[in-house]
Amino acid sequence: MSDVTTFSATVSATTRNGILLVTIDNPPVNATSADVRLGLSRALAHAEAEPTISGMAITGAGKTFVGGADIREFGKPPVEPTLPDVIEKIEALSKPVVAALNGTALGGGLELALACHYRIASPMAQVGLPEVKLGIVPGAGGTQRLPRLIGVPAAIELITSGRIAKINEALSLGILDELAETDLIDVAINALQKLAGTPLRRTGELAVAPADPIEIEKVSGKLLAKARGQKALAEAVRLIASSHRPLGEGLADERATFLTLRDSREAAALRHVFFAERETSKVTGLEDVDARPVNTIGICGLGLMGSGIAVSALGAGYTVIGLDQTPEAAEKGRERIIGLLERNLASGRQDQAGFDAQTARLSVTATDADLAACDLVIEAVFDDLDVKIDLFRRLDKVIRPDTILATNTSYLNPDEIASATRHPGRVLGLHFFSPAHVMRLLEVVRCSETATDVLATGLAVAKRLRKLPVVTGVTEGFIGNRIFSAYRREAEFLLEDGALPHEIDAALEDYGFPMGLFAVNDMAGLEIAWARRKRQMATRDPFERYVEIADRLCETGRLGQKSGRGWYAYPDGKRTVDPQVTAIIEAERAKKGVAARSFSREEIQQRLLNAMAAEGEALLAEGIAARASDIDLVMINGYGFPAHKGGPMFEKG
Ligand code: T1G
Repeated sequence: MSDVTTFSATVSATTRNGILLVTIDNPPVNATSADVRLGLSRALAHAEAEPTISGMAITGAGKTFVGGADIREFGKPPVEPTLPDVIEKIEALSKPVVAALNGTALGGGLELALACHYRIASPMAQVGLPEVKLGIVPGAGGTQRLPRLIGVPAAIELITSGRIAKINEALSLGILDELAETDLIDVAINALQKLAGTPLRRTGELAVAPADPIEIEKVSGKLLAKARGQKALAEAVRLIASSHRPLGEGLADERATFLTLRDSREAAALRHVFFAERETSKVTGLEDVDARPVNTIGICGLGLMGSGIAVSALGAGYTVIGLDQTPEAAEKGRERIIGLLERNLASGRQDQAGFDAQTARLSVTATDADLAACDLVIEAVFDDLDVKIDLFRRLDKVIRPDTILATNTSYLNPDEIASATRHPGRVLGLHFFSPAHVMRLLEVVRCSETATDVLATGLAVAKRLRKLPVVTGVTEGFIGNRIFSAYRREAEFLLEDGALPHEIDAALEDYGFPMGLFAVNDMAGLEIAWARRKRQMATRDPFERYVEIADRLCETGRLGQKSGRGWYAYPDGKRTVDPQVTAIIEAERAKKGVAARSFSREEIQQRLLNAMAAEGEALLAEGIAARASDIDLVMINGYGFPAHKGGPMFEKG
């Protein structure tokens, strides 16, 4: 092995048996920054010119091969050599180049590997072209080279889903050529010695297997239907479906399309979300705070929410002790949890061994004392203050002083619950979104007494549960429900001012929400909000505008889809505009002497977005939310706000 040759700050190489072994070392994910591209370009020139070099292997330092182009460079002037330039040099080299995938290869990382003449991977490797998740298309040959290896339909599915393919799938599809059962570099060097002097298989020179247009339509049709205005998906399908063109033509089209999309607002919004998701768990003051160890989690209340939390915890490897009021209720809870786990088994998301291990870590009880071994107890009992305080007081007697108590309450004040217990410092809120085993969002509520290591533990548990944690202060509804209430209120003002429910819902769907506000309300049911409004009536500010339309609906038994009528009628279960609702709305307008007017979709969208942003600004001013991007993440991950719009705070600018 020769000494190390340094081609740039992030690219170096050694030579072994005439093979130039190039390593990319650009923490944290070996993104193809300008320095990486420069280093690779120099290494390729050296390999081409040096007669003692017979071939070249490219690998990554650490657990990632290459995590993609450097997203932080987007929006800045391009620096030569561009990634396509480097990739073209790899493919054109007169000597064999092998990609030795030591780990994840995504985006430009996989495109770099696709241009190599042979691809070997370690068992940990996984690949993908997730660019559409950033509002762009692959910009360095992915839409042209991948179909040459795996065919158009498979390439459309992989690129438009943006998903990751693990090693076995990547090998069976033909993205990767060989699994390194032994040392990756040894296998790569052996492969290069066999390839030396043989005709090189240049991916770009392969023909694209003819694809049945019906199959292409089948794969892309339903994806595009869900695109809801996201241009990148349609452009990716177009580029892949036309990859039979000469490579140069396809690459030029792809690059031009990539550059246009990269500079679009949609791409800027999705990059904002990407980085926001990585910021949200960075809490000022917790940098050097250690989380408490958590292995056993108690869950009180095994209804819909509690059983979802249990499934999430079991899936993350925790031991779970479920508590309910009676042995029968506890057993019912256990059956609910097992039922959800069996769905994972049936769908193939979980294998039998995993299922058995999870069920073995689950126990249920009706006896408080059985929670004594818990490191963390999460309550998901009926959302009533007395019930929760009573439970926490009982738990105070049976759990260790350092065991953390978390309340899942949506609307109650966690400070009132905490102050009623023996150790308020160990109490925080963990506000899951239903169904808890599906929804990523988790509001981590920092109560006034919450100890810093308790908050750090809440974040650590959220990460292990693979949730998206957003820290919030204590306010009614925390971040999400407070903003939801604000824009729900604005929507009702719009009703009184002249808009109708289906017009408002259409405006929201046109903007990118999967469903309109009133349609969602009908699905969830109107009675809980009605009960809350009746509770608040005594203390409501009489000078504050209050719209009574929803009360009128509830008073006439229109409680939502389950009751057959709500904001809409549901003949044969089909959501239908109901003239009776229009009449109720018109009567309320007349009572208030409102001269109704019509509203355009844009006006409706702007009024609702302004209401969300105004409430977001208030949450920031009150210190409830730490940063505007956290608010965007809550609305995107908990309330259907379209990610490709960036969130209400991003939209406001
Ligand atoms: N560019 C810049 N920074 C990145 C990055 C990237 N591609 N990927 C991750 N980071 C940062 C991230 O912000 C965080 O920073 C740190 O690395 C760890 O990230 C031409 C144009 C690779 C699976 O979309 O999916 O290639 O918070 O917490 O959990 O066609 O990062 O520490 O300051 O996510 O181990 C396409 C994006 C780009 C992949 C690793 N590639 N990255 O997960 O770490 S566009 C992607 C990921 C492209 C080409 C096009 C994941 C990961 P900080 P992390 P992780």
